[in-house]
Amino acid sequence: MNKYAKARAHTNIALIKYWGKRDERLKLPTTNSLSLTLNQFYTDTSVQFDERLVSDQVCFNGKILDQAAARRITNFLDVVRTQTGMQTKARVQTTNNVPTAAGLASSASGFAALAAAASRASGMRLNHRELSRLARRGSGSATRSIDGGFVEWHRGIGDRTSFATPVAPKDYWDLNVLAILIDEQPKKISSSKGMQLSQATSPYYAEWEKLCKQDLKKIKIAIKTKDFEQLGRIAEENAMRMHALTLSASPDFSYFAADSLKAMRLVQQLRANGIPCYFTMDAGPNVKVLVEPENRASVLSTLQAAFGNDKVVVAAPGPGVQYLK
Ligand code: 2P0
Repeated sequence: MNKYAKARAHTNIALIKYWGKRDERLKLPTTNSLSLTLNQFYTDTSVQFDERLVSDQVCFNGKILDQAAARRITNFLDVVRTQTGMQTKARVQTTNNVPTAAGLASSASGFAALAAAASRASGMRLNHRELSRLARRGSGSATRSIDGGFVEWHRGIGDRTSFATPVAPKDYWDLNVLAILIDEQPKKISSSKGMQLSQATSPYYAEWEKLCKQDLKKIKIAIKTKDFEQLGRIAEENAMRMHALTLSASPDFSYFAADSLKAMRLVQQLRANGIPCYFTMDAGPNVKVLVEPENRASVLSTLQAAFGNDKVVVAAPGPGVQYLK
């Protein structure tokens, strides 16, 4: 058995958001979600199972993590060990390739790369659906980072049916996502906690589940017909509906920073001036702007003038998981 494997996975940006679980342990979502895998931000992870180790060893961006910090990774390796009936501990090396320490590091690319490397190193041979199911056990959004391009994560009826499938490959539609790096205070409330609180206390949660179904149908048509304005409008609305769940929770919370709001207003102004571009935002202050290549230069220069040249990263649709060794 080859006990070593290395994989690369890219992060993804949700256009129809995942915001709530119906099973915490299995990370089964309340709704389907849909994302675009991005080419600029990725994680490389190697896993070596080694009989001589007495505990898992995790090295993250060149630093050895202590047991508490490595807990999520060792818990994930336990899932792989349970599935393969193996006891062996592993050495994990992982590197995040993100432009600066600006809060774009993602559990999506991290757990997708770990799922691919750990399953292959343990001797499992999983197809993309199976790999996506496994990645889900590490982090919900990682489910969608196994495939490139547009991807849909199905809520499923249980563990076996909750996985992601490709909607359109990365070269299907020439689009850009401009990621604005907005300085992040340490995150006050994790995605997991934020979801729980929204689900448990927002009076709008049931409506969110209903609207996500409609948004998903509409955005899939927009992708099929390459209707950019429809794609952007639905994505922007869906993002704001997700943030409305945080604002309407009890106690309320928010991921908006002052600069996030400034970025949103700029996008709206660009639109008012006839330039189609749309924003989305996740559980952190960075804003991502969807734009077609013919308008990329004008949107980029406006955002750079407002936030600084090095604060805007130009991304495009990215590939699915790759094995490096
Ligand atoms: C998403 N987010 O669809 C949503 C939108 C953030 C906002 O998935 O608890 O790190 O590990 O499953 O995947 C971030 O949450 O949460 C996320 P867990 P995850 O991309």
